[in-house]
Amino acid sequence: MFKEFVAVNLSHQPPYELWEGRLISHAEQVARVANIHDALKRHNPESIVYPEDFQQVPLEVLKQVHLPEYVDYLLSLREKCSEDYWLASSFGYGGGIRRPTEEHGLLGYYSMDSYTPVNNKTTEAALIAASGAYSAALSLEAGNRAAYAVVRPPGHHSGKRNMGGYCYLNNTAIAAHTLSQQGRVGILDVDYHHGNGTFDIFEQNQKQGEAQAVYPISIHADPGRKFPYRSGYEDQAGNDHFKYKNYPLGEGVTDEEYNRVLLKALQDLADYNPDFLVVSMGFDTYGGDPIADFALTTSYYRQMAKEIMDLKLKTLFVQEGGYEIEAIGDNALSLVKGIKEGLK
Ligand code: SP5
Ligand code: ZN
Repeated sequence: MFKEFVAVNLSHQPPYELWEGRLISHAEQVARVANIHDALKRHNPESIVYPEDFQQVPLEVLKQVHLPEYVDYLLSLREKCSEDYWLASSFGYGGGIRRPTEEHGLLGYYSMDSYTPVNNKTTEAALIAASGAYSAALSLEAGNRAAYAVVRPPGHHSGKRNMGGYCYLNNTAIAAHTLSQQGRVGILDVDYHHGNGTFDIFEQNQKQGEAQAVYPISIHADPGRKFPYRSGYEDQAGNDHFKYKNYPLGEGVTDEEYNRVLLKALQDLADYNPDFLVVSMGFDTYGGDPIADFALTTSYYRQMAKEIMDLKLKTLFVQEGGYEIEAIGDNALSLVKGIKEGLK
């Protein structure tokens, strides 16, 4: 069985982001997931689950994945903020920094960039997205072979104690952490950007000395030239206690070039021999994406899904980026066709 968990989250609509010194209209728009939803609804409406039927992600789970004080901070924004969006301008980085009391300082303390605005509705939207990923994970535990959490805001740049890159709660990490209670979990991040938040969360959690329960692999644009500009280099592969893998790529990557790298990443995952696979799924690798520069085609997402499903694991796809709203419905439909072919 295959289910799609869809949350368009109409109330979260950040109007702008601060990019290279200018306010530009925000790339992470409602229309992204609304257009995916329209395409999936035309194709197969009976496989869709909506927020009213999601299991709410428990606070306890959020606080195992993220730092509890960061979760409490996000929850407090529901009262602290108005409908006007805030953007941080002084960021929390480096060692020895202390938690400020002033509100804009505090927002920056928990944020990594000027791309991730908050208002009084943002936390609610992030909770619904996280609950979609959580519910999809539970559906795999209940016996589904595959699921697709079509949610926004995305999650993979949100780390142990930070928002960033349009992300507030790490939907992929919440799903992977949940599944890791039942078995070993591989994570494959195929968004155009490095999944720095996901890597950070599991690296921090593994420092407690537990056995490694997840193995993250990311294929993405070279972080020397593209966001998140800080991690995702090939020689970053973890240590004896926590292993992971990075496949950074140059610009203009074609379907054939991408697929060669994908097959390597899938072999790494097969060697780890997980029980579950969580895929951070971005369509910002598409040739027409306005903020990225790979050259993948719509039909490739079908092949990508088939290659992934060939691992024969219980597999959850979680929506991350993808900003070409005209093509995003067709790209998601192509992916879903590949997933369904892979069920056989
Ligand atoms: C989840 C996800 O894909 N987050 C990506 C965040 C990257 N933000 C970088 C913003 C770059 C904005 N570029 C605007 C180009 C306008 N021509
Ligand atoms: Zn991305």
